[in-house]
Amino acid sequence: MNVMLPTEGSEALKEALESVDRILIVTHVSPDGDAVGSVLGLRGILEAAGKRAEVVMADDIASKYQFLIDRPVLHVGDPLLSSLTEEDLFQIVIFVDASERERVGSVLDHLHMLLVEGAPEVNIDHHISNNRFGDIVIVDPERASSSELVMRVAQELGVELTSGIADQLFAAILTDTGRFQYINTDEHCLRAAAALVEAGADPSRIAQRIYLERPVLFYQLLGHLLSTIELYHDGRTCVMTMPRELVANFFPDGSMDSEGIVDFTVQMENIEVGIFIRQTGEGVYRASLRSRGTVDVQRIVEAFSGGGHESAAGCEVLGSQEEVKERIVTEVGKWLP
Ligand SMILES: [Mn+2]
Repeated sequence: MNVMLPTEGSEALKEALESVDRILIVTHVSPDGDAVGSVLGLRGILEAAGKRAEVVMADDIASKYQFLIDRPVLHVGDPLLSSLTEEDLFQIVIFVDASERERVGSVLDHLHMLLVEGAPEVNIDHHISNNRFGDIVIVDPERASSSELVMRVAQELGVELTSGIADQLFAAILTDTGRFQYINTDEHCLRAAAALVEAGADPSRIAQRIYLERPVLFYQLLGHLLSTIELYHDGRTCVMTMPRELVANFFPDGSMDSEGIVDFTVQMENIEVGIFIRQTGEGVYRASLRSRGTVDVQRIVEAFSGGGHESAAGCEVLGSQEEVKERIVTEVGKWLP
C-alpha cells in the first residue's frame, strides 16, 4: 500500500490513519515518563478508534511506570514479532518523543521486518532538537510533553479518553514538567492536565506511584551522593557525581534507578545550573543538566552532541571523571550571564 502524504500536522495523520488498520508505535531508548505515558496513551486512543496498534520498545519500562501498563508492550525479538506474516505487517509507524529516528535504538534495525514496504513514518515530538524526520511531522517544541500532542491526535480522531488513557497521559505531563515545576510548565500543559483529570486521571495516585515508592536503599545511596556536591561559578553551578562502585555497593543487581536525582542539584539557593554526572562505562559518563531558567542547558549539551530541552538536557562525555566534570563546568561557565 502507498499512502499519499501531506506533510504537516495531525490532520495529515488523521487522513493517513483512515487507510490503515495496523499501526506500530515506537519511542526512545530508556523510556522516561513522557515516552511511556505517551505511547501507551496513543495505543489506547488508536484502539478506541478501531485500529490494531502495538508498541515496540528497545528497553524495558522502569518499575515505577509499570502501573501504567494496561497491556504488555513488545520488544525486539519477541516471538509475536518474529512470526509476523505478510498480512500482519504494520502499515504505518509512529515515532513518539524521539528527536531523531536513531533515538529508538535497536528497534530501528528491525523496522523493515515489521513494516509493509513504503509504510509512512510519523514523527510526534516536542524536542527543539527534533530534526523533522518522517513523512508526517507533528513537532511542537512549545509543548511541555509529547503527551499533549498525543491528546491532539485523540481530538482529531474524535476519541474520548478513558480514565486509563487519561492516567497514562497525565503521568507523561507530570514527569516531563518535573511535577509542574520546570520552566516548561505553562497554561497549556496545566489545561491539558485539567482535561485529563476531568477524563478520570488520578493525580495523587499517579504521583505516589511514580515518586513515593522508591526503595529505602535509594535514599541511603542518595545521602552519599549529596555529599559529593561541589559548587562552581560563585555558587551558581552545582555538580553531583555518582561513582559506579558506590552504586554497585547499594544495588549489586544493577537495579539502580537514577532518574530524578539530578533535580537535587538545582534545589539550593543561588543555583542556576545543576549537573549530575554518572559513570555508564569504562571512561564513559552520562551528564544530566538542569536549569533554573536563565541558562538554556540544551545549548550547553550541544557542545557534546547531547540533546533535550531548555531546562533539562543530557549528554555523554568520554574521559576520566575529573576531565568530564571540568569540560562540562567550563562549558556552563560560557553560558552563565
Ligand atoms: Mn518528552
